[in-house]
Amino acid sequence: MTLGFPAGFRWGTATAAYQIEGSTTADGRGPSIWDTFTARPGMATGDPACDHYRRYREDVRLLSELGVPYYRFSVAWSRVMPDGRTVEPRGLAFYDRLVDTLLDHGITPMVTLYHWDLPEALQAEGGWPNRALADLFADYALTVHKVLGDRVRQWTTINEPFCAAFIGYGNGDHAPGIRDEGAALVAGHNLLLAHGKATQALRSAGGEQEVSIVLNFAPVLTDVDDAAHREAARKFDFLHNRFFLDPLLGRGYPPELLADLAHLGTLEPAIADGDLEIIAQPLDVLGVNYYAPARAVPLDDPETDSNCPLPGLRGMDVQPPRGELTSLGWEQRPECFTELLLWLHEHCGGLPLVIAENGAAFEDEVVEGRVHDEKRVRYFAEHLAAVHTAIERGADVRGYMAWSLLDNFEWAMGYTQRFGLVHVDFETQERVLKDSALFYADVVARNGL
Ligand code: GCO
Repeated sequence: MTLGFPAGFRWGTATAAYQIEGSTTADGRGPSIWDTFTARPGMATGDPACDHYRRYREDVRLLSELGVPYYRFSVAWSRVMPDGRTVEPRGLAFYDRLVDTLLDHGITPMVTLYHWDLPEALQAEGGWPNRALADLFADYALTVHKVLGDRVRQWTTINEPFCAAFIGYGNGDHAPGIRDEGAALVAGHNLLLAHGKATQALRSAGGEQEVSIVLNFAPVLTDVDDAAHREAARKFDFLHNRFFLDPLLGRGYPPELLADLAHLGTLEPAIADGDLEIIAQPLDVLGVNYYAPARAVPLDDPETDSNCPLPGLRGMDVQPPRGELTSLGWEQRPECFTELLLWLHEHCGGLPLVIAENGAAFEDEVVEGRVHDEKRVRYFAEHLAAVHTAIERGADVRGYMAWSLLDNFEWAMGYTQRFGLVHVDFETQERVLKDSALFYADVVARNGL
């Protein structure tokens, strides 16, 4: 073995409720915004996905066979509280069974409380631009903790508030499909507030839990080292990588970012006295999702239409990806992963980091019962080596969760993008371990590569 990871390094895989569970109307589950969003003509829905709600024992057995000791999954708010407020015991019972099954197989559960699937009933009350949802989210967190808190120690409040707010309410490519830049910023703030209130609630419940939030980061590349390109990169970087991080660290929103967004006039009025203190609850760990970098360029005419998917930025645009791409069209830049982790280590003052998601979609084919996914094996090898380099250079990275255990529902892309270590035939629900699953199992067994 050439690259050994620290003793006790947490090796795991990650999934999300709406992407794998199916059974979207079983046992009292209420509709989420993704059920509503995908009910439109021509869209694939989260049913049956991987039929995990019924096949979870089989999937846990797969995890056990792979010898992967951690499993990050999310709880569907609308399964546990169909209207966002009223408890559905059958929904809680599913996650109770899932946690017991994981523990019976010696697998440590890591629970994400929110992975984008807001109860539709709460969207009907305005959704995340309505700050009242922050208190409802804290109540939901406590409800889940009451049932699972005796066995679950690792809690993540929210996965990628960036996507939930900026893609869901800004450019509308994700549920609930709203295109309102000003509302997207307010939704982002309220998601941070929800995180803070839920963190306070989880900590008030007592126990040894470790609380985190998961943020997705995209290091920003530019072609030219001049003032205009540096400013374009700064705008993208501050909105994508610091809008959420800096308030969580107790630094509030960066003044440059407030200035970039002032023309929308919605963010600062949404910040009530005391909000920033609530948001800045100490984190035990920061969850980090990394897939690929972004590329930014300046626009000469600030009023020129931009393809930039982020709300409120003017005078800059994003550039197409380069080099060998994944099937989702993302660049493969492990070196950017190392730099990101080192920057986070410095920017977050040594706060422990856990890679909550990293992985790649490629075309896969089952041939004689096998999936020889060499490209995905190479992606994992290169990106794990990048994590190792960051650790060697001082980053305090505690774990790595491969995205994803199973091929699953890739949001607005439906079932067209396969990220799984395990191939899923969505017609037959047959699972087949890919070569990347065997590669990853070997890395875990050796704690290195
Ligand atoms: C995300 C989400 C996952 C995606 C994965 C691939 O980070 O976007 O957490 O649900 O499926 O990242 O896009």
